[in-house]
Amino acid sequence: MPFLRNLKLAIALLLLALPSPSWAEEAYQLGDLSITMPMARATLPNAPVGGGFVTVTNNGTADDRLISAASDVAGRVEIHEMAMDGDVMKMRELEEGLLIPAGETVVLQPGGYHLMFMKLNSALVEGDAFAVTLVFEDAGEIDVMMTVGPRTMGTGHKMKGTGGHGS
Ligand SMILES: [Cu+2]
Repeated sequence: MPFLRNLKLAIALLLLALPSPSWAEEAYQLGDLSITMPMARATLPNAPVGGGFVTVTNNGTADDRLISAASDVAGRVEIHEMAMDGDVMKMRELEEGLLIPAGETVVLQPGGYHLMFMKLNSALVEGDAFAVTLVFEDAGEIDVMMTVGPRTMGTGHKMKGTGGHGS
């Protein structure tokens, strides 16, 4: 399972690379949802797209759904998943949004669910932070600050043919 190994490595690298930055304590509360670890991955200067990640815990008794997101850094923000297409890992937009089941935690992370910043207005620079609006079906919307982490985060997130997330 090379993909899983890469993912574990990526997470390990991420934890090493970001020992105690502000996002570690950053927690947002929106109704029954708590939203933690908002971060994005640095891009190359002319990258058209970038990836963003966040952890959402639903402390309520009803399912919710992340239905859209927006940010000034990008012309459009999509919600993506990674899925196997034959033996190739590809990403795909979640047209219906991302289900956040009652009582569960959903992690957007390199190699898995992620926010995709389309038509980036400028590069995402490591150490910078920018606001992202997350819109949930029931809980409503909230602005979170995403800190930009190293470009090496999520080296398990590779795609053939599409150029990936600016990597
Ligand atoms: Cu994507």
